Amino acid sequence: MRVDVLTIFPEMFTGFLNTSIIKRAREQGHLTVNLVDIRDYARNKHRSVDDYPFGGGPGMVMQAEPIFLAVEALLPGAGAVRPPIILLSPQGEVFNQALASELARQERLILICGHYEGVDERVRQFLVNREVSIGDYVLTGGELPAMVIIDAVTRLLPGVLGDPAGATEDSFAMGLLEYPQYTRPRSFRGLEVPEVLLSGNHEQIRLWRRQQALERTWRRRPDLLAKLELSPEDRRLLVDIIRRAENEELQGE
Ligand code: 4HQ
Repeated sequence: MRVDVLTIFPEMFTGFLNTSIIKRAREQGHLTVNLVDIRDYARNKHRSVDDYPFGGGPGMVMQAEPIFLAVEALLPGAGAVRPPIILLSPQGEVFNQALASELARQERLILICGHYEGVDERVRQFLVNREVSIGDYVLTGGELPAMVIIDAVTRLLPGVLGDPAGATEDSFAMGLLEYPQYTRPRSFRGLEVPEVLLSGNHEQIRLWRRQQALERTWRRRPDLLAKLELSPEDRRLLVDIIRRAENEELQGE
């Protein structure tokens, strides 16, 4: 996959792109990131890309022209098929695992990182074809959201994670939160690993993990559970979890 990132702070991406799995994905040719400095498309001698808002008000607004020119320099011309041209903004559809897998199926993405109080509305109306938010909070720019999207999408690209189960076996891919994990030592400051995980009984371990994942999701994210199609086994486990929780409530923990 090729990702073009339009930003006035390309240096924010260097640590991210040169670390761990993202670095390896780039080295192995699964991911190509082309950083475009929007300032290179400013046509004034101070290379400024922002201006005061028409109608007044606080802050500055990113101008349309440098962003249009930067995108147009990446695309073959009118009539051609446009890849997703995504503006990162709190007004967009909220990013989640389903959107990550949709984007991972694309050959190319163009990500536009805004700054200041936002971007000229004509960018939204006539240049971008998607707007994505990474959550309901206000950041200083779209660079961190762009990195979040690149990160979540890259790990879904074929060949990026050694074990293909790794990408799908985790919580959000399955719609449940993760079960608790432990590694050596068995005893740490007197805190023991649950006996079942040392038993070697793989069916018992599978059931325990499933029960833990269901219980965690029920307690912390019941909204996720409500969306799921549960198997008969899951239903039995969940009925048990709820029954035990109600008993503990009656007895005061
Ligand atoms: N931004 N998800 C860029 C965000 C944001 C978010 C605030 C984007 C400022 C200029 N982007 N503007 N949350 O907070 O994507």
